[in-house]
Amino acid sequence: MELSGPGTSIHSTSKNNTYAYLSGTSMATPHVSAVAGLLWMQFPTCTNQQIRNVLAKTSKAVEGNYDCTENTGFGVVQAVDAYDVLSRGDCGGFLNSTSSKGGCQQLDKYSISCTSSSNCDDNDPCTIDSCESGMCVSQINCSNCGKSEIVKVDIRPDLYPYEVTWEITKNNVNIIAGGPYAEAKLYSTSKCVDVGSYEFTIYDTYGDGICCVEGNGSYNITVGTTAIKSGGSFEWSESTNFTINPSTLPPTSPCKKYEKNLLIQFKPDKFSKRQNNFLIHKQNWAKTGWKLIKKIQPSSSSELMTYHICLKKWACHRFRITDKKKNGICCENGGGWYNVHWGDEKLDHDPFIDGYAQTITFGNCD
Ligand SMILES: [Ca+2]
Ligand SMILES: [Ca+2]
Ligand SMILES: [Ca+2]
Repeated sequence: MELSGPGTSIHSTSKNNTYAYLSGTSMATPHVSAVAGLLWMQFPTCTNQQIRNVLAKTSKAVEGNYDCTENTGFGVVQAVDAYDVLSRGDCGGFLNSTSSKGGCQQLDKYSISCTSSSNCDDNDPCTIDSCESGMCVSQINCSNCGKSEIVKVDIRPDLYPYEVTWEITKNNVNIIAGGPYAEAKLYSTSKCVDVGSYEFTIYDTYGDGICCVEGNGSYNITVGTTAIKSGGSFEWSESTNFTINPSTLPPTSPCKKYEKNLLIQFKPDKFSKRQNNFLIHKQNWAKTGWKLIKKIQPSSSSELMTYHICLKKWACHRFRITDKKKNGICCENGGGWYNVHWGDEKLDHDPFIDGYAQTITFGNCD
């Protein structure tokens, strides 16, 4: 036995269009399967094995038992508790059992959740992840990843937490989202973002907001230490716009009148000195090819480095960062990151967490 479900006198459909009370595994198995299906529906990227492990981890031991037993397994499945664990976003990845052993062998339920900080790595250079007393602890700091500000969304749903979702978009592209929720408790989400204009929208599928008909729910958005919006009383949705302004950039070397400054900020990982290169290409007149005009190799594998390069304003250029090992600059060998500014404009790119290269095209390219 691995997992239990309610199985005694279960009201169920029966022959000839009737209902009956039945007992046994025929009643308990559909219950456990349905909970697994429900969770998979909410977290479709998690594997069957991961959902199984989270169900075992969060199940409630049958009265009188303190551990997994042959007759009741790990205990009765708990849909909401399992949902909460999966909501942390790593499919219960800290439960490192990946094989199907079955029964009480499936999981050492009472084992610690992490043994080293590498178990906790979330591939996000903005967070420093560590294993403390067997639990993963994540600290967010936007200067770790060269982002501008931290956006924090706190939501406390009312008695109908399943109705609530929210998102933050930049130029109509989703940046972060949250909900629906399982409980009327505080949920807090933080993310480092770049300079730009953003829109926060909260939705309610019943059209009655999160305050104050079915309990007093509320939400707060802060950027850094500045409060942006508090609310709770709305109908179907409510939107708030906010802007994150540029902080001061490192001083630029003077460029000539017909030039503009390209600023590269680079925080290396442990092996950047050997693995990374920056290449700057200029497009030719006929727009048929690229000419290498500058190659930079990081001079250190620990310090934040800043490069200023004056480039012709009217030309089309591209910046390319390469990685010989094809594993990017985060996070296997430390949290590296880079930013590129063309004049005052920060050029968008994904975090460089794998692959051989990333390329950003900028300037007069039409
Ligand atoms: Ca991280
Ligand atoms: Ca509602
Ligand atoms: Ca690398």
